[in-house]
Amino acid sequence: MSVVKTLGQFIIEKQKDFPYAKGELSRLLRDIGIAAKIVNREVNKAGLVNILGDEGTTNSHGESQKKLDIFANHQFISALTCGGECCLIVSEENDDPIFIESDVSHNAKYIVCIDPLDGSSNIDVNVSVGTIFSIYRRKSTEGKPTLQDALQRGTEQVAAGYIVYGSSTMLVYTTGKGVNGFTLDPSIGEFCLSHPDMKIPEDGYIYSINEGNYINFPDGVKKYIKFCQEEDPSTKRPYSSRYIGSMIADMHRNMIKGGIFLYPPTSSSPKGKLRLVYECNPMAFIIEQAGGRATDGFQRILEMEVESLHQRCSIFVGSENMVRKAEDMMMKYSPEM
Ligand code: P6P
Repeated sequence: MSVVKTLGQFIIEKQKDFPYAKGELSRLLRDIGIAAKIVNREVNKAGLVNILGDEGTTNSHGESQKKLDIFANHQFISALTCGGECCLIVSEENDDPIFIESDVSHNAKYIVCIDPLDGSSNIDVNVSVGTIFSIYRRKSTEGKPTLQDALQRGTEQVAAGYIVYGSSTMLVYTTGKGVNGFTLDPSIGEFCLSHPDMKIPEDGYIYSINEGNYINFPDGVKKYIKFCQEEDPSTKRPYSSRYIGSMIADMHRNMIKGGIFLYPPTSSSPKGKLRLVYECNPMAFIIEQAGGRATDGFQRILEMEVESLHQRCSIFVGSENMVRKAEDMMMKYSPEM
């Protein structure tokens, strides 16, 4: 009978990978895991209590906020504030950065960028949603943290992860030494190691894109979609189109089965819809650590200049060979971008 390894045990065990670690990052990851369990409880019963529907407010991007969005945001901010290891939070739900100044966090050196409940528009129709987080070490060591500490390139991340609240609830994360997945066992209330050393297949036959935006896509994307819709002459296999409309769910499926997720520029989102700091950078870090590839069709996501907290970018992410094929189409048919 295999021994169950909990997230907490795994984090402590892996701490030896970081010779100078004093346990702060371990405690920070544990704090995120605790908040995830609380959010999971509410997501799972959302249909039963008055926590569905709109809060009647909008976030900084003019998007209506769901009650669960607000609840999840509050839970993660509270856990990070009380945990004492985080000095600055960037959240999709908050216009401005949240500087944490409390007795417990006076020496805190980590910045957490988070999308507390991505895909929340799917909650009311019972489709998987997720939390995405990205962790940096503060650049400035003297005085209080500054906004610049939150505007670091994706290559500077020390950890990143997501929680997918789906048919089961999983937490998947990396600290730069591979990717590991943990499934929540509700009977013991613990995330247990279920997917050690996750690797995304180098190739795949699933392409994931909102084809409703087809007429506005760059020519390179249109050509790539047409390529996927033709039978692969080398294997006689057709591709499948799968689009859940919840990035975490689409990406997690591709992590397991192989595939590519694309959110290119559209007329309503000329720079792409997804956010660099707390969606694309963490997912790019995870996918690269799992052996995949993440670009905007031309440039590596992790090397993109971060100019503002809520900036958007295009993303082509997933199995290496599929992303490279899409990039070839962009170079050939949309080089001007
Ligand atoms: P569209 C959810 O709102 C989200 O931010 C991502 O999770 C998802 O991939 C994308 O937007 C879906 O956007 O325009 O296809 O509905």
